[in-house]
Amino acid sequence: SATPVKVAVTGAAGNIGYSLLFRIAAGDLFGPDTPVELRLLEITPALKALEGVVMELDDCAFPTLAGVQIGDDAKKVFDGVNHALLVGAKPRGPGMERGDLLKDNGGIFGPQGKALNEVAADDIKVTVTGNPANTNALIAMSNAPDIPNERFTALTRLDHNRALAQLAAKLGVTVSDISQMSIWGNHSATQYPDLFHAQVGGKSAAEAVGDQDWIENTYIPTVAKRGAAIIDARGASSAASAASATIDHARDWQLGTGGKWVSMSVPSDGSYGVTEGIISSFPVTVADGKWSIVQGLEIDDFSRGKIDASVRELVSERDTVKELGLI
Ligand code: NAX
Repeated sequence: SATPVKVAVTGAAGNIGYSLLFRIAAGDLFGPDTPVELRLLEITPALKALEGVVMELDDCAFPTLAGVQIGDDAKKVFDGVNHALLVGAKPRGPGMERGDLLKDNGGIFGPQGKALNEVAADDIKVTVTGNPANTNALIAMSNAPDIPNERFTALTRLDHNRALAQLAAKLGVTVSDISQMSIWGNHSATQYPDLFHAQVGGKSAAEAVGDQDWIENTYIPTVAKRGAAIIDARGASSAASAASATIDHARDWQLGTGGKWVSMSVPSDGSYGVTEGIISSFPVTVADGKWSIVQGLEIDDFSRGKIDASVRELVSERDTVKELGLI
């Protein structure tokens, strides 16, 4: 039988973990013929709760689940892993400054980057879901000098999926009728969901919508603030949808997109004037386990302004973590 793929998940006892682990164990990442071994990292006080989750994983008797290990030592948990899904992060507390948030997360993603650098498999691919995801990925990447930079990515697939769902609802089509969707910039309120390159029924989505005011004042804010709307409604933050998007991201990265565009936050090579080295969202395609930024797109003045604003935010986060000595 096939060698199991080793998948690490951090923050495994958290809300997203409670959905994500079962999807991975059920074979949703690599299909029903690829066994997976789960490596679950938590902080010490959460290990008991995590043991309970592992009992439930056992009780599902998933044929694709080849094994589960848990622990609070990144160097042990990450040993030989092929995929690392970094979900656990320090949430922003009431009245907390952004600098403090970045500092606390640096204390998590710096050491995790170092541990991956030392012990992960040669083909390691890292997906950061924990917020602030883009800059956390930058911190991990900067602490893992022996792992190629392109193996560090952050999740903007949830934003991408939200952008698809909101557009489909507006136009009365299904998400499968939409292609070439993209999210640019940061996974934050400044993100830019781009309807000018998205295609529906042979024309651009912006043209199909035919209402610039709706795009600017309803669509973009609705997609960007969807996380807050979920918290208002549910009294808890997005978990199942965030887990699903994390699966979509890691699966497409491993198995490819067959020419389809998806959104991934990846280290910028300077494409489209996005500052080189920051981890920013772009439209990408994936083939043979490698993502490529879609090239040659025309960016109009409206899109330019939106992309630049989000990139400015990422550059300022990078400058802060640099000043803090985290990268
Ligand atoms: P929870 O607070 O439920 O779970 C986080 C877990 O991480 C906790 O169990 C905690 O013990 C653990 N943890 C903390 N520090 C750790 C460390 N150093 N090593 C290992 N584990 C550690 O949060 P949850 O709702 O699961 O969300 C997790 C992260 O995803 C948050 O940062 C959240 O903001 C972020 N999100 C990112 C999204 C995205 O699209 N990129 C969307 C959903 C979500 O908001």
